[in-house]
Amino acid sequence: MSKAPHSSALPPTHTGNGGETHQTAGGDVPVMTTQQGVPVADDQNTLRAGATGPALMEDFHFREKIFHFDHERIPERVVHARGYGAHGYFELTDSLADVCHADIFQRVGERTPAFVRFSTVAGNKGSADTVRDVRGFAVKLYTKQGNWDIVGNNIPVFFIQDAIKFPDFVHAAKQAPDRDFPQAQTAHDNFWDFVSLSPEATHMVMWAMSDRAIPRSFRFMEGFGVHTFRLIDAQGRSTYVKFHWKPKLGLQSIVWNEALKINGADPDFHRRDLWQAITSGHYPEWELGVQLFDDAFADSFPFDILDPTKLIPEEVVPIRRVGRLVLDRMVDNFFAETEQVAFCTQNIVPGIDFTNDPLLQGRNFSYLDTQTKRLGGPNFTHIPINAPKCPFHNFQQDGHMAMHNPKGRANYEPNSWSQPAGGPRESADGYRSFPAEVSGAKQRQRSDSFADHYSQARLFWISQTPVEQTHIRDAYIFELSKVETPAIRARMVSHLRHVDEGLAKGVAHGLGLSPLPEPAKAARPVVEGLKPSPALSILRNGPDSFTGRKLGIVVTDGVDHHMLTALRDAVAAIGGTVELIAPTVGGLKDSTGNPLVAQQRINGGPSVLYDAVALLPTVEGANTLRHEATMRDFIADAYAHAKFIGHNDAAEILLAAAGLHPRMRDEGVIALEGTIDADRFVQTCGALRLWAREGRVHTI
Ligand code: HDD
Repeated sequence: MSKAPHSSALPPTHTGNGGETHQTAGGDVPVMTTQQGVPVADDQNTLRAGATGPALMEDFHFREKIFHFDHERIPERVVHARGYGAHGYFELTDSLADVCHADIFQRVGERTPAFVRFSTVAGNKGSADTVRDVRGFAVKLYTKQGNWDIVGNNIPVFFIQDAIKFPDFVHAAKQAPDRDFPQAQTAHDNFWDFVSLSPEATHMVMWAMSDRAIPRSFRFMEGFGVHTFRLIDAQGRSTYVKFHWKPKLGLQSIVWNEALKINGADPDFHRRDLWQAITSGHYPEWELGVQLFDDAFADSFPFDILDPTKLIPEEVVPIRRVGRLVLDRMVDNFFAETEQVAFCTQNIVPGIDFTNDPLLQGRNFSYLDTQTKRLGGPNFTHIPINAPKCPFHNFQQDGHMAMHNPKGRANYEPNSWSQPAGGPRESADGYRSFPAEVSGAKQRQRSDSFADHYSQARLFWISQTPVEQTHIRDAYIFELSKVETPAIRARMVSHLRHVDEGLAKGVAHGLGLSPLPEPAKAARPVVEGLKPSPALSILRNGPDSFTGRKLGIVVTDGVDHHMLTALRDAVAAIGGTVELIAPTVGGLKDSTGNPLVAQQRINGGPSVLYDAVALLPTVEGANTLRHEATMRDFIADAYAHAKFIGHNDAAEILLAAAGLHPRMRDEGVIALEGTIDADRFVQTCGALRLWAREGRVHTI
């Protein structure tokens, strides 16, 4: 049994197997011991023959300590290696009892403990957070009838249709095996070679080139279960379902140039954001939405509901919101919880079932297999983060690190030792698979109903605002410009011709590719008369306030107390946060002599780390900062990234030094002449960006 450490500076304490308490060295401080419980006299010096002599083999304490250290690493996840997790709960707000008998969906108001791990896919464990990539959104729900994992992404579709292609896809996306680069990037030949040879990837690649792949933080992204699953009601009837997580704070992404710079300025940008939000009590929250439909709908829908490269527009099947997921507690220990958490798509509970989506069926093998490799054996479910919180009972035994071996004589069933009647146990509430009819010849064949690879890519495109379309086009140009093989670039453009002729031409133009490649051979023509789905746009689903966002305020010694306070109050009032950026982090005072602590020094807190910025230097401070290159970058970047910039009079010379001449001042560069302007400025920042500016600052 573990007890909380006396203080975070001390090693954890464990009561003895027999519950014995600790020896103390006086006061409350426990004596340090070996793993065997032997008190340690000196943890700083090895046992040596004489003060300057050789170290002795018999030093069991040294050997145990180093041996354990040598074994600290476990294999990182083969994909989604970099991740960050938090605890929370799911609360039911609308009973689903009408269509599902899963215990978690029965009682409105009831809370179910949850653990969520967000991740990037391609990068190694130590890679940066704001790379262009899909984000994993894996949710473990510790229900009263067992653990249910919804192992989803922030994109509702996938690159491939059949799990057998997954190793190829992942190999192509990750570093090339001969050179081991690039790290956490899709902008390389192998990735584009593979996807351009796999037309089924076209839809998801559109999403990956959109700003969905560079979220502002985990808190502002959607999650999707991707596959069609089944809900089973108390009578055993099935309803198809797709799961959605909708962020309460709305959707938000960063821009690509910002992403590149954040990776340098703060590679932990997304982790830090989640940590800061949760530890400051701003608990991130999502609503669980379900799209429910039946066989009649599935038959009439122009795409196969079992094809994971297709979505069902919300405008076609509306989302019913049935609960909320709140993350309110960081882990005590990253390794024990976030690293060791083992999500498995096959972890479902009574009332939920799979469908014949061939990607899902393959995943159901892969996750269990990978956890066994990663966590060293079949008993990874004994690790507290993976163990159910409801009672569990079975006769599985032994294996590495077995913690739950059966007590007594019976370890098989049927037996007459633990069962009065002697027969095998049965439970009316036990998991029962939906008895779907199955027929057909055994064969390796992709269903013809999976053959339309372009229509939904086009649907995605026509659902974007012009700003988002520009970002998508630019992302293709950026990525394909990093591809060294011209034929791969051309092949990719040949697919885009089915998605949108303007997009294909724009990308070809950006690559200097001429003539325009012929359209790729399409197995199916693009469906006519597609209706845009506004739900697929980020900008149409953004926030309408600065809540949950961060304002960076540049201050210098003697900063005006009233203006600073007014800004801070305005941001705090709507649940945002403020960081101060200054020439030095310490030794600052405001105009009334109050000491101030800045969170960043000017060269460590570039504007890319903030959603909006304000410049409040004193005249003297501005005179010094105008010569500071990082100050100029701060302003020039904020402007180029279409952010709102508030400034006092003294900051005029800083704006000028950054090249922001009066004719370039637009409605996003806002004078803060008095405290009265603070509220208005923060309200304006709620729009997050002045997109109209973006077109003016990019000329190629
Ligand atoms: Fe996967 C991890 C999501 C297809 C095989 N996957 C993993 C994680 C997420 C997803 C979020 C990280 C879980 C965590 O935080 O620990 N994967 C998806 C989604 C997919 C998908 C949404 C398509 C709809 N995955 C997929 C396929 C396969 C895998 C087709 C194999 C056939 N995925 C794995 C894995 C991983 C994994 C190798 C690596 C680490 C792990 O499982 O725990 O088993």
